[in-house]
Amino acid sequence: MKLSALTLASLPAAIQTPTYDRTAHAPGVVHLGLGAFHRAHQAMVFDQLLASGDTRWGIHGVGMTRPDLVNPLRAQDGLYAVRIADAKGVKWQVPGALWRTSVATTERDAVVQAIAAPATRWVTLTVTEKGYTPALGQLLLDGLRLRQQAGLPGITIASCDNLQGNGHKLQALVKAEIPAKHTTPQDAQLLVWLDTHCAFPCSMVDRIVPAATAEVMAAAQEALGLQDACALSTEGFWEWVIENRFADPADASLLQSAGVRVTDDVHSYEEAKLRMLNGSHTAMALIGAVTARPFIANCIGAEHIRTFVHQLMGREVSPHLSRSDWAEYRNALIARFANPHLKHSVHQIATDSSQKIPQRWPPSVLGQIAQGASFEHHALAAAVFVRYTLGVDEQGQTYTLNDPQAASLMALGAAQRTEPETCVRALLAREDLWGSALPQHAAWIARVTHWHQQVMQHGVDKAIQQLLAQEA
Ligand code: CS2
Repeated sequence: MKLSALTLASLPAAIQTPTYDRTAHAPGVVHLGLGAFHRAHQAMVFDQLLASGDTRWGIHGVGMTRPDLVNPLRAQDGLYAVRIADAKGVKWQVPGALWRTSVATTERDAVVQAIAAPATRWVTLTVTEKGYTPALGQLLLDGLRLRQQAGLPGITIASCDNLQGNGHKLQALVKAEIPAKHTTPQDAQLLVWLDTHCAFPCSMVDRIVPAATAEVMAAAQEALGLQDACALSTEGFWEWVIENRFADPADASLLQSAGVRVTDDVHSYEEAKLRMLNGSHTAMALIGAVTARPFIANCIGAEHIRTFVHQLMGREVSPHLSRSDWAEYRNALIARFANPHLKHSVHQIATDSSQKIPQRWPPSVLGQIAQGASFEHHALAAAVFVRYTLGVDEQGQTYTLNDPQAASLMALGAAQRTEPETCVRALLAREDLWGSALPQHAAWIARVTHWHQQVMQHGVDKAIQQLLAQEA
């Protein structure tokens, strides 16, 4: 038997399930990007709001490209179990906020209509870094235009991706679809309506949610006594910090009541999260991929890697953060990375590295350069990234680069065994990864070249140990 609306009542009493009516109301939220993260993070916040009796937070969930992700959820009436596990214990919960689903590529009109539906008050997005395309701007604009033409209220459109200033980026993307020249009077009105009636808050979301695995599904079967093809595993910790900018200002206190932090200063949370958590994640993911350590917990479990990550955050990232409680933040992150319940695959995090590195590493390196301080940890991480483009680990196992830039990265890195310096230079010259300043910086290039040499000659582990000895 499968988890579904029909079987929900048969779950063991210890499992928290939705007790509110999931069919009586139209969804108030359209969410784009129906991956594991959203389902174990925001969908659980909305579940809390629904459980408190506010019926406006049901979700119309949109898979951007993959019917194979959406179909199993449909077959379970949008229900799935989440295992929440860390040092405090293990519990299972079935959130009930996902009421409807669509796939953007095959059901575009349904998505546009959902954005334009009278009950819709929010659009939230987790479409990943590479999802911020003109096509996304056009999809949102089509829905918003229908709302405006129908005389409906404006809505809050909240980007929740790991991009600095994500709300500003999204707003610019949507507006870019309105031609700047030869604007019709209707377009001009739409622009004014977007500015005065819609809100594009910036936000920082945080919870470690690995892609689902067979192991989690088996554990779900055991805990639920039912089959759940959509089960997820996550940690107890979650954080959602959002800019106080809403189409309906009353949403601020509502979200706060569910544990969301509403503030005028999202920036300091965003930058700390991107450079500390995500920056360390990318470094560990590449180290793990090259040294054949499958999970983040294996990386942080190796003492030299843990010290490396601790120092990367403490010495090279934290000096440039506006968040002052960085030491506690760092220590909490190390503990979260070590969570043995989270089988967080290094290859999953290494996915799309070309899109992630720009937010995660260069700001810290540039900060160190500006202060005349050392950037050795980041230089070594960059060297490991170069080594990663070879597509084979130190045990001789090949792996695929899952990245929109995979072909060009592998082409540039291919000859690094025979012409290491040329390859390092070519990869460090890419402004799409490093920005415009770093590719010009001779000392940066020299240090990455140095660490790349060590990595190629002695392997990643030895190179890290050497760095620790040097920086002691
Ligand atoms: C990870 C993030 O895959 C990745 O790039 O760094 O998904 C990370 O787990 C989340 O941002 C944590 O909030």
